[in-house]
Amino acid sequence: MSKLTRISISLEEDLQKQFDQVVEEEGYPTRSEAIKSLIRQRLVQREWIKGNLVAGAITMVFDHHVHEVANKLLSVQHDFVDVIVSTQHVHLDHHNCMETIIVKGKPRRIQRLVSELKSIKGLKHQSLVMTTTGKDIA
Ligand code: NI
Repeated sequence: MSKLTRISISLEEDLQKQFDQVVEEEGYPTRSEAIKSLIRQRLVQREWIKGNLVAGAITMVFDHHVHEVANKLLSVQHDFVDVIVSTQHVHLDHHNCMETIIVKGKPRRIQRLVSELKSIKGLKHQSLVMTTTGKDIA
């Protein structure tokens, strides 16, 4: 970890009040920790925008009784072995399954996987958590 530096910023009073509300409601111990978290969020967004090597998690919930949905999910995943690190399947109840796919690779390829999965009929929900490999984030 590099040494700490101190910066001071000027904010409109109303914006500062809103920021302090975020700090309190989201449980940050200090304003500094909240600012650091916001900066890192932006850095991660930029990694995705700039096409750097990134990581992520895709989650999907579906009813495995729905015709072919499970097979189609498998078939798409076999076309993206270059970015899929692991897949976990959980049986939530008699009907519903949750699958989590951990990915690492170029954003464009990951987004392609996400859209091919999204095109499968029978998914109840799908989401992508865009995160970082951590390599270039201080
Ligand atoms: Ni299942």
